[in-house]
Amino acid sequence: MKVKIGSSMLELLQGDITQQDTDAIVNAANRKLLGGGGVDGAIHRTAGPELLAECRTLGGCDTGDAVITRGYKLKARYVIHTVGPVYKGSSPNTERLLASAYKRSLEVALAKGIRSMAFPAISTGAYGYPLEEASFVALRTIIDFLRVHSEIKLVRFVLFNQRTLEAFETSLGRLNPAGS
Ligand code: AR6
Repeated sequence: MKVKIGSSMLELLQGDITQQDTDAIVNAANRKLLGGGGVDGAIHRTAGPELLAECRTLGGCDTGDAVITRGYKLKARYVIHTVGPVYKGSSPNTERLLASAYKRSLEVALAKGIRSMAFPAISTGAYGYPLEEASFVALRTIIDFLRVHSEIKLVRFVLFNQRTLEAFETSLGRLNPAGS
């Protein structure tokens, strides 16, 4: 599924984010930035040990913030590491932190001159954020940003399974950014 936001493109597809050739891919990391399971583990395995070495120099990342490294053996030139919230029930603060993880990733990308980037579904694995809520917050945040910042030409969600893709498609339909 693809939708135009101003002069930018927002895309949803099922796949493995480590194989993306966008300028940057986003990692759903933890505050220590020293690797982990899920998408974080897959990105570190594909990028190779130099990624962990660079992450060690960064001193961690707060929840809702983002930092950037090189991509090493990945096709993507950069990795933007962000930390989503652990879900402990629906709350305005949790939602704010998830939106912030997306927004800060986009801001960091913009500052580097990145034109295309791929996101996973942040916080929806180990961190337990329900897909229906998380996908809505994620897409709303990206759409609001792209409406103001056409410098980023492509944002692609790379969703690991069918269930996640369907949740994002439903949320995108609800947000109806093309106004149809
Ligand atoms: N490509 C795209 N999406 C993936 C991939 C992949 N290769 N692998 C998993 N996913 P999670 P979180 C999806 O748990 O919830 C880590 O240990 C997965 O199906 O990776 O933000 C970190 O170090 C799910 O939809 O991240 C942290 O400690 C989504 O990626 C913690 O987990 C996110 O699941 C972060 O938890």
